[in-house]
Amino acid sequence: MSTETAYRTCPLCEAGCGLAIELDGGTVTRIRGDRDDVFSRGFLCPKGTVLGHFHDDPDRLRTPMVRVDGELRPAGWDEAYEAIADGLGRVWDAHGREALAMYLGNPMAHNLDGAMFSRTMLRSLSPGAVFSASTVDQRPRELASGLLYGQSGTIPVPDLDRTDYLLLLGANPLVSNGSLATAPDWPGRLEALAERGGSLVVVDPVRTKTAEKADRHLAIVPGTDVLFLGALVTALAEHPAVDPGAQPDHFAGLAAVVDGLSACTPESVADRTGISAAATREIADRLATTERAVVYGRIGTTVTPFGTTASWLIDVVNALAGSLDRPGGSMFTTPAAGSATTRGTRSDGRSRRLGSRSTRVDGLPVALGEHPAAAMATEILTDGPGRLRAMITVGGNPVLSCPDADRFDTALESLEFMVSLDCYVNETTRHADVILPAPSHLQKPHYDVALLGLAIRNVANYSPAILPMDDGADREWVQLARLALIGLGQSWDDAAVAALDDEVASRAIGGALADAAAPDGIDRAEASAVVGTRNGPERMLDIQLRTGPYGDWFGARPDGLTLDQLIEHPHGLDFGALEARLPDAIRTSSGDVEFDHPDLMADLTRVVALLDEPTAPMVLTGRRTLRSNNSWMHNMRVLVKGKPRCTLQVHPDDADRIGLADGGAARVSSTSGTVTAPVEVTDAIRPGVVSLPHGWGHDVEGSRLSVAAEHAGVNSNILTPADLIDPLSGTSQLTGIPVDVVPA
Ligand SMILES: Nc1nc2c(c(=O)[nH]1)N[C@H]1C(S)=C(S)[C@@H](COP(=O)(O)OP(=O)(O)OC[C@H]3O[C@@H](n4cnc5c(=O)[nH]c(N)nc54)[C@H](O)[C@@H]3O)O[C@H]1N2
Ligand SMILES: Nc1nc2c(c(=O)[nH]1)N[C@H]1C(S)=C(S)[C@@H](COP(=O)(O)OP(=O)(O)OC[C@H]3O[C@@H](n4cnc5c(=O)[nH]c(N)nc54)[C@H](O)[C@@H]3O)O[C@H]1N2
Ligand code: SF4
Ligand SMILES: [Mo]
Repeated sequence: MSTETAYRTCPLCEAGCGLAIELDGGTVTRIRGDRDDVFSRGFLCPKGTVLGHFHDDPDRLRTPMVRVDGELRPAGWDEAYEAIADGLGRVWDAHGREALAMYLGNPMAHNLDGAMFSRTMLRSLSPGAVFSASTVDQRPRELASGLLYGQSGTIPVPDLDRTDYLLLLGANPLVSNGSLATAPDWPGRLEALAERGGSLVVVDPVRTKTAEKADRHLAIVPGTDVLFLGALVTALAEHPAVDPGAQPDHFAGLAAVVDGLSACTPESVADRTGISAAATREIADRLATTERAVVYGRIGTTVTPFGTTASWLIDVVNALAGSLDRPGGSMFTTPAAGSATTRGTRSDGRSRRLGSRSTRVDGLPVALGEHPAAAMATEILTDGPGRLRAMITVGGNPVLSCPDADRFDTALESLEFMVSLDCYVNETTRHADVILPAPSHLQKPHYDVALLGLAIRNVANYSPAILPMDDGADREWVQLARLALIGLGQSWDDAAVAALDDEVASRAIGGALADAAAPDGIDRAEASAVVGTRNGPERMLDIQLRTGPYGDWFGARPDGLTLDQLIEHPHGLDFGALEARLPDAIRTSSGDVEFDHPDLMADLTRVVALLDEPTAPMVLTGRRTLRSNNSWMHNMRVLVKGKPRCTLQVHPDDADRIGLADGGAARVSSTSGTVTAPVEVTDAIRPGVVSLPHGWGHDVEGSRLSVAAEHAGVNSNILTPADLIDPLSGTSQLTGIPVDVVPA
């Protein structure tokens, strides 16, 4: 082989940057940003350059691992599947299907194989409980969208490139590169906002990198965004430029929301939020009078006890400001592979209510079909009918990413059987009886079905695999398909996988042809034949692209989009800026955006009560660092070298009072546990708040992460109590956790 350059979308975070990957004889020699990428135009972050290191990492698993005599050992693929069928069979025979739990992690949610085959696996295994990273992340936003628009995937994104005023709450895109708003090169896009005379206002308890670039930074008290947003609602409603009665017909109930929030005024919330009434009024004025203004909130607004309600109020503020579904405001993507906003019609919506299901032991809410991660340890450890006794983790590391981490770690130890699909033997998978290795990201094709559905432009970009699979290895979709077949009690050989794959594709075609968007007269068998040269996720993607908003409908619209076209355009295709989507994209039973949804209105009593709740003297929040990616890029030496990043940030006033010195150590305790971390004194953090990043704590016995172990850090989720949640969505509170800090 000779030197060549391959073009690929980086799969590591939500930005989806285009990469130009130089290969020499099958070895990656260099990775740069792809200047011709239609979306990222050459931007990339330090993580994007390490995909080659990741591929070559000696600790990355190349073969399955099976536990023999108490120890995880390399094993053949057949042996691994046999062990899974045996182990699950034993648990099912003894305790029934309900004893199995699943945990789906973050990377599989935006990986093509996971996007296309996770559901098939779930349906066939029919576990008693499905957990995922969503309830330590964005579930409140999805729930709010489900209630407001009728579909949880109908999530508005800030129209970054056209706005003139961006109010950003609880997000640090200069470090995270953005979330639920897919946009490579936030730094460049925010600079462009400044250059066109626009303003950026950041609401965050910490003066983050993003806040440093802002025209204004407001250091809010953690967990009080819902009050600040409530005050913006009432201030906007009073503003002469705003008429809550003169909104589009399909915006229902805004006046009722304004009424319900009458106790929240800029003056009444100021003490509690730490944001002055004058600042709130000025922001309301700018939102009301700037033609193109938008409010965007991210994880700092969702991982609080008011995550769902805050997500709802963000949309209420955008609606009142005339920014919802308008250019430069908060808009909905029209994704090439389709989404909740493109399937079905306005008239076939249905009413959504908060779930009536709850978890067995603690009665925590089961929202959108998922059990809260906060319930995992208890559901495994508490005896009785329905106890969870086996678990499958798919691309997740919940020992580091989920609440009550110490107890959850103990809980995993007590399972009768555990399977993990992952790249490493890490803090979580070290408990597994069988691990199926994921191929490296360069060995599999990529198209981010989920995140391109939340992009700030309508773009599509497909990346074929650029390195061959290891001998005999299964791609992840095949792993998921074999698990599904085991769940169905069938043989899991290649012929059975192919038959299941055909069935999945046929169902997808049938569903698409039944959709209102489908042109008349397409024959199902002919459609199957058109995509029949492919299989697996690539065929599924081809189906979704062909039946998406720009699709060729299997030839019925000859100029329409197909996967082949994307392959011919390695730098991606750009379908243009976002366009207004309402009311067509609404799927509620009324056909309107239900701003006064009763389940949301009912939470306003809790919001008003928050006004009188005392502020805890010291609370913990989290943060991200640029060279890290949740828990799992810490085995790349180029990323973790240098000064330790897992430090406890403390304000100088607090450090003085408590007796902490920069570089010293602090003991941090919450109701769920204690950790000892190195102290970093900085005036960037609000007094009364300390911060620790999550995803660290690599010094546990049994994991095989040689580099990460040298930069272990501490597991911040030992401090996350399981009982602190958003009661609507079950999402854990990961910020504003009351803690006690003393010198170690
Ligand atoms: N305290 C606190 N906790 C948090 C957060 C916080 O802000 N504060 N953030 C939360 C958020 S937003 C999230 S999304 C979660 C993340 O929670 P998780 O998804 O549980 O954790 P990750 O660290 O993303 O773990 C990813 C795992 O997948 C593996 N992996 C990587 N790529 C692949 C792949 O392609 N296939 C397979 N099969 N495996 C793969 C990695 O080796 C790793 O074990 O953490 C949450 N936890
Ligand atoms: N480098 C890097 N990039 C990542 C990740 C990573 O681990 N590392 N993880 C990826 C994932 S899974 C996700 S979900 C995204 C998340 O992307 P973002 O939502 O941008 O996440 P963070 O960078 O954690 O920024 C959250 C901010 O909220 C602030 N905050 C905390 N509590 C509150 C509060 O009560 N109110 C307000 N207003 N602010 C608060 C924090 O100080 C922090 O600055 O990032 C993704 N990108
Ligand atoms: S910003 Fe995200 S997508 Fe872009 S190179 Fe970095 S990790 Fe990859
Ligand atoms: Mo996340």
